[in-house]
Amino acid sequence: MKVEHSRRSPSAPGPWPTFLRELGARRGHLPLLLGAVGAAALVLVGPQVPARSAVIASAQPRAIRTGAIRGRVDLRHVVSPAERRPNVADLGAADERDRPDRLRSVVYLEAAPRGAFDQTEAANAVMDQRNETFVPHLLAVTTGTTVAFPNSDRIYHNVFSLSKARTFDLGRYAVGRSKSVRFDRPGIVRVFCDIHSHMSGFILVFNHPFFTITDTDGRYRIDQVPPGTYNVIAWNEGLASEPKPIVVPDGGIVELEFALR
Ligand SMILES: [Cu+2]
Repeated sequence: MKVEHSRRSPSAPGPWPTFLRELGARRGHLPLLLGAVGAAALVLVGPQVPARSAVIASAQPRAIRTGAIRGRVDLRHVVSPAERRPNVADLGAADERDRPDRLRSVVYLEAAPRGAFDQTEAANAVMDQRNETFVPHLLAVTTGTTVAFPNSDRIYHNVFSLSKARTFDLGRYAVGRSKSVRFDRPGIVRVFCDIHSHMSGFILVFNHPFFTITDTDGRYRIDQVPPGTYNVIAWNEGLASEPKPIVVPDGGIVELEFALR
């Protein structure tokens, strides 16, 4: 998977932040701006000057509406459950336990629209350890997200990753305890348990919010996409599609299907 590593320059924000900043500045200097700046300031203070604002608003460019991308990821390959060592404690259905999760894919924009990710709010997610399985098997998060790894089993686990985007080793800890890892770099993080070789999970870290995880039938929808031209990628269990170019029109919905072999 290619995830954009480039950070936006603070001096080159996208259309949204610039617009909002300008509105804020004008609001603060309203009396001086009523004549000089005119239209934008009057639209902003509409409730105080209702008679004029409606007329002026029609002279303003229409607000840009976001669109959506939706469709389905068709998995042509056989999604096999993780191989497990024989274990007398297993009750038969063990091999199937994280199979549904492996049918889920991630669909994401290869690069985000400029100015799309200004806020760096701390986010949190959880990858549980339950029945010798990571639950969920697949997480997709934005950079800055802290993921907790609670142990819900009565046995010890030892969660670790050697991935470039984030290397860590949480050591062994018992049921009821949890340790957390913060993910600050975009990329793919493969998660394992040092004690149970059949345990594995994926955490995909993005530096923008334009991604989603499909349902187990492969269906997805990415909302709030500003109009523009993008490359979209589908990813499943380490396999990424070719980037598909699409144009999201103002306020429109684009259908986009993927087939992963
Ligand atoms: Cu384990």
